[in-house]
Amino acid sequence: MTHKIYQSFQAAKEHGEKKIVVLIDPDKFSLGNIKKTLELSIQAKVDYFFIGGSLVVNNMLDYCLQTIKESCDIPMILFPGNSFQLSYKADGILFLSLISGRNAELLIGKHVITAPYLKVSPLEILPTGYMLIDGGVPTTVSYMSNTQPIPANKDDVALCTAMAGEMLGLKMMYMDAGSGAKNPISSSMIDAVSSTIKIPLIVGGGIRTPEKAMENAKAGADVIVVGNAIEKNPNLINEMAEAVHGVSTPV
Ligand code: 1GP
Repeated sequence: MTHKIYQSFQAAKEHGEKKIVVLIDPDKFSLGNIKKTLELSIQAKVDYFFIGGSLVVNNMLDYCLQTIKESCDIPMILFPGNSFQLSYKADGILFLSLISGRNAELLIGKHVITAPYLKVSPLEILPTGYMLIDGGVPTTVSYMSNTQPIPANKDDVALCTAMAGEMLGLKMMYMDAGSGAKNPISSSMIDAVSSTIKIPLIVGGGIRTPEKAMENAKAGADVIVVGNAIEKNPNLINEMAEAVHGVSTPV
């Protein structure tokens, strides 16, 4: 297994470069809008694609990955909503442990089942602490995972959760308000978490404007994920990417 993707996340963090991720949900994938999304992502120098959704079925996943691979070299990282969402066609996988919840299956259970498959796969495994933060509306993730998100105003709970995840050896942290969240994660919570951990911090959920993307990157997010807003209006990709990349402070 290579560590290319993780090394790129780490190097970017060390050099103060911010990264933008476009989340593609194969369920909502149609050839017309994916082509436009790909074209615009290449132009805007999008850094990675996350591929996933809560209810994706496999043949669409493979088809989606194949289509992206034929068009560009942007790394494709699986962001699986469940353990069936695996495909060797991707470059890597967020191996997510839902550390904001207390559902043992999503902390370790599903991982035991998928580990032998991943061990022989060519995918780069990215061990990631996944923290669901209350985004003001019940999300598919909280319903499907049967877990409660961290309350939006409890910065200290988020901070201690991230701290524990890092101490357990997780390599990245993903704070997510859930797709389509009404309220994106507050800058104060991002700031609290990012000043405490050293591993790369991914932030997403309900980011609809370049201004919010920029604010979150300035608050300390190393990687910004945008899904819904771009699905609705792919033309936003360029402004989102510029907003995030513009926060970079090369060191
Ligand atoms: C969801 O963080 C991602 O898991 C992206 O959220 O679709 O709301 O941008 P949006």
